[in-house]
Amino acid sequence: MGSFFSNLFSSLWGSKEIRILILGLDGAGKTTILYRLQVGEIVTTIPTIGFNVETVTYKNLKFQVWDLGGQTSIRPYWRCYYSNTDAIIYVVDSMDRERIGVSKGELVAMLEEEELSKATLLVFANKQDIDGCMTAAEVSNALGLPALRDRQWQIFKTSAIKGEGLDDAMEWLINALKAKQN
Ligand code: G3D
Ligand code: MG
Repeated sequence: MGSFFSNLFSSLWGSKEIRILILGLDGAGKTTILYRLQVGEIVTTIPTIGFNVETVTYKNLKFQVWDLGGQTSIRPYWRCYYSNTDAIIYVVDSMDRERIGVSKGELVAMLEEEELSKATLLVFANKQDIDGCMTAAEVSNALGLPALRDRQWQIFKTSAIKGEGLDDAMEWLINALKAKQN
């Protein structure tokens, strides 16, 4: 694991498993982010037809990634992965204005899941390196984040390709998770 992140996460090492889902539409940058975090070896499993789950485990920290959008028929299978989720990192392609509505719909559907009701939400307005992309404020409004109630959330602008914004975002998340542990 990159030393920056292992230092960050070190405050969370305890006996309890920390589970973080990284979600968003295909092409948003989730896999790139997972590699950027340099947590460890990424294991891809195909639990059932239709979706791949990428998993990285480091100590008691577990990240799981899959693509939302497309077939709603497989949605029930996702539930196997929800239990005890501490945080959702929701990744948006800030250049993809066409599908921001679809992305919102997927996010809203996830947040309605009972098992995710206590999960902290961290949104990445990704691909900020591309000229003309939506700002973080535009992404936030398009996703309806300001209307969220009873949810700890924050949005950060990121460029997974350049590795920008990820440190600040993860630092916020660790602090949010620590605060919840206490
Ligand atoms: P996903 O796992 O959410 O489906 P990926 O998305 O991580 O596979 O990324 C999809 C494409 O977007 C990749 O390009 C990747 O390099 C690119 N990408 C990811 N993050 C950024 C970013 O911050 N800025 C830019 N400009 N591109 C990004 P390819 O060409 O490999 O399909
Ligand atoms: Mg991917």
